[in-house]
Amino acid sequence: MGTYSQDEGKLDAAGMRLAVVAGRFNENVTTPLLEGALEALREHGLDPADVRVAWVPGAFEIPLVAQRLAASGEVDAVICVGAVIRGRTPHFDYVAGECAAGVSRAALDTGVPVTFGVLTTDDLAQAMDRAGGSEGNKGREAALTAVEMVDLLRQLPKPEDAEASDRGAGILRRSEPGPERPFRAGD
Ligand code: INI
Repeated sequence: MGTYSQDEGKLDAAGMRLAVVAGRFNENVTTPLLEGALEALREHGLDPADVRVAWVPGAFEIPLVAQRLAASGEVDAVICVGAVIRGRTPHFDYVAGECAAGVSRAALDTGVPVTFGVLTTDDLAQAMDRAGGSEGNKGREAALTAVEMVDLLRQLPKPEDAEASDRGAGILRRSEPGPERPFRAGD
């Protein structure tokens, strides 16, 4: 195997500004997910007292609050925890799907890592297994993923670097205003 340059985030949370968004629905599951997240951050150098925690009614509300926090400029990453448990109606699919899509969108729209510690399970037993039971704690995993992503993004080129380099080369991005164009009939 040849040599190649590698970028990989470290799991050192010291000095990071992190927030958690937690869904209150199925609170008996989401409380251990939140505790798992905070415990993992503590083990990796961040005092849980310095972590901002926002509770929302349910998983459907997680993306809006995650996006608000991510766009605030006050946090380096947002960790989302929730529990969507399948019932006998299609409601599950809408809540779980919109939550996952919205969390992903919050990250992509803001450039701030937003991690997905939201369980989507068939029943309560599967959820408890993943909230500190036999399958680990997905809140913990989401917290460590956030820490790793913050560190990785710090190592990678920033969007501003690309824009500065484009400007140097005379490249105009589509998002930038173009030269004024006179009004034409039919516009
Ligand atoms: N919210 C959850 O977080 N988990 C669920 O399992 C769930 N179920 O099953 O309905 C759920 N519903 C509430 C939803 O997230 C919203 O709070 C509600 O629809 C109001 O917008």
